[in-house]
Amino acid sequence: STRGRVIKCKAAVAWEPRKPFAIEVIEVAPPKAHEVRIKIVASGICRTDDHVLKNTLSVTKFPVILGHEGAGVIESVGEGVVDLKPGDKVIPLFIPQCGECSCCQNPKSNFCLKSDLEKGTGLMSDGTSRFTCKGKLVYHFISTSTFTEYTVVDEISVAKIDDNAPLDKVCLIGCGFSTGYGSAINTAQVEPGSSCAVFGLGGVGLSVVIGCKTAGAKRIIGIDINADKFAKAKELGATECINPKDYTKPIHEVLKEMTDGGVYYSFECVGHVQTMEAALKSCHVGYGTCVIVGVAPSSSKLSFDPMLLFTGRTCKGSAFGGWKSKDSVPKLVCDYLARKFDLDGLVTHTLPFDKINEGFDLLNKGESIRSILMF
Ligand code: COD
Ligand code: ZN
Ligand code: ZN
Repeated sequence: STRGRVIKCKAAVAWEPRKPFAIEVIEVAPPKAHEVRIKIVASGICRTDDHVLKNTLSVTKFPVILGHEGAGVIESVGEGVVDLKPGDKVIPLFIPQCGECSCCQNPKSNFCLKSDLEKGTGLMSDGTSRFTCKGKLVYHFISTSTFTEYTVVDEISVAKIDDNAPLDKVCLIGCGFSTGYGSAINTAQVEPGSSCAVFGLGGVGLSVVIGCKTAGAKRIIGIDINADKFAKAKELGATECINPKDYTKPIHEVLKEMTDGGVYYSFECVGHVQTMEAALKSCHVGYGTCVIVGVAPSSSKLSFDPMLLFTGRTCKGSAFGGWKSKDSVPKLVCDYLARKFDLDGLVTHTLPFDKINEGFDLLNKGESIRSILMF
């Protein structure tokens, strides 16, 4: 057995920003106390990985192993780990749930102060890395790092899931699906009969569409500058789709005309300040709510007329769809197995892990929704 020993395996290492991944042999140290080592089986490619690679979200140190939308099987556990054992199917969690911090103890929050999302240390909670390559330390990414055959995560950053779960599908519950679906269900709490506008129809925006439909929204308007995204959006529940490039007037004005003054709920799933402002302006005066799901490039600032809020609009943010991660991920997997929602429609490509650079090319050409890398 490999328990207690260093594992040599393949990983996609990002040595520096804006360069393709290099498939390297790395060393993965055994898990320390309250950590687990996971054999990754499948990992989705999310736009956030690409933002980090391009250094537009400057939260990461290089060299790094990216990937945060994975699923796998526990290889071994460190001392003191009681709720997980070798052979368990798991999903790594990019927002942990320590259960003890003020966010974890607040039923209204799904954040955790142990998260590395804001700090970006690129290390385990004890301040060290489990990865080395060619004698150099390699950083972790938001307590997950799934673009590797083996990874190590803290026990608060992993959820045990049902033994029957197909890992090549439920990996999407690790980020894109849960982020979008939860933004509609938990953060906005979309009501039956309401109208919704979804800006950006990638994996996250389409998952918002699924959530709005599940919640019983009457109108779900998809907005994207790439009209190739419309067919899939309609298949998943969008009632109409519009392309800002087809109009001379600002898109929020088009939406206001279409909806008698604005939508109940708008969602920003692009990650640009311009679309964030447009999403807020698309909300109906007096009761509209705008949910910001995307993260804009570091150092950019949102600016809008505060009258928009004074007159009764709400603007909220949502990370991981408001789900308390360790509690909710196993339930979402059960809901998927019970066919309460479909993930298959989000998967456009399946590739062997070493074709990871092709997967990123597909994303950048706008051709894929989700590419799943298989290990
Ligand atoms: N107006 C409308 N649509 C646009 C515009 C625009 N001006 N510009 C681009 N788009 C469309 C694109 O054509 C594309 O279809 C879509 O927006 C974006 O989709 P993807 O496939 O690139 O991205 P997703 O769905 O994988 O991710 C979107 C996020 C907004 C989540 C991502 O970009 C982001 O901001 N991530 C940071 C948030 C975060 O850290 N989350 C936690 C881990 S993901
Ligand atoms: Zn993601
Ligand atoms: Zn916590």
